[in-house]
Amino acid sequence: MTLKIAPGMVTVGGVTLSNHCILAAGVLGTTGSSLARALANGAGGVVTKSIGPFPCEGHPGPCVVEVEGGLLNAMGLPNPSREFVSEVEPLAGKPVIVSIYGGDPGEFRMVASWFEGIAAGFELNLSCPHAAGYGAALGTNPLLVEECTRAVSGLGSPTWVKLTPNVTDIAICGKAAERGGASAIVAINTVKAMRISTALKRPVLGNRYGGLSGKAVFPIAIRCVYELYEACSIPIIGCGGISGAEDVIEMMMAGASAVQVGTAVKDDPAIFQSIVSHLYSSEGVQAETIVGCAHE
Ligand code: RRO
Repeated sequence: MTLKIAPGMVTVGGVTLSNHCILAAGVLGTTGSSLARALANGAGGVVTKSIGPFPCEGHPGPCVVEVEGGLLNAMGLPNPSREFVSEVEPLAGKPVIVSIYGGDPGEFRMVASWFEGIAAGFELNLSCPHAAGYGAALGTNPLLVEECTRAVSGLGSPTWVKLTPNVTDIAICGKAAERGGASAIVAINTVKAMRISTALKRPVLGNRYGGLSGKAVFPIAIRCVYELYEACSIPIIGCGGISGAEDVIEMMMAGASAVQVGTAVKDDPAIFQSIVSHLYSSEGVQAETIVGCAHE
């Protein structure tokens, strides 16, 4: 790869990061120590596992299955709710974004308020594809996207909104988040999918349906970021199938100001160091000069 970008601190959606590559929600984000380890291993910022208004055990297993090109999961939002505050408290001042979910705007605001002054920002999960009453159940309704975003952005902290690709027009949801005061859009969460065991004649996942992530969804994520860039004015953070520096450059050309890496961490816990070492050079171009350049 010849094109590289200049290294340095970056501020995206109100959060200052040590590089453009952020740990995505749901991966290694379940304890304070695993978040700290991801930062020590080169992540420019980290997003926690989604935290909700009540503790949740998640869906019955199997919850994750490896498929060609990625992973299929239906974890079911497992989280300890408010108890998670003590996990992130020691990381105050670091680029830790707390992913939150709720069943209505009031619940979103309540969960966010627990982390005020501790989190560098919030990422609203309006996009989990397999959680009745949460995630995409709200995030496919532009009015609810706007209201949930406004409920959290009104607290004054950076508010990122993670969108679902499982809609006809993602730009409508992006514009709703923007109207609600979002500081950035994160695209995309997993793609609703399923597999069936031919031996058992049953769906493989305990929840039947799940979300597909990994390399297989990268072209979908690129398309969503490209469409959002055409429609929205706030920064976009690209997420979905990124596993190397070339993918980061492509995401930026589609319109992403930063990226998140999730599923690729499973195969290579040191992936942030590896991406960063290939992405940056002191002779590299300023990132802003390539963000959205595929639209010109
Ligand atoms: O926990 C999950 O099952 C989950 C979540 Br919260 C999400 O946002 N996306 C996903 O694929 N799984």
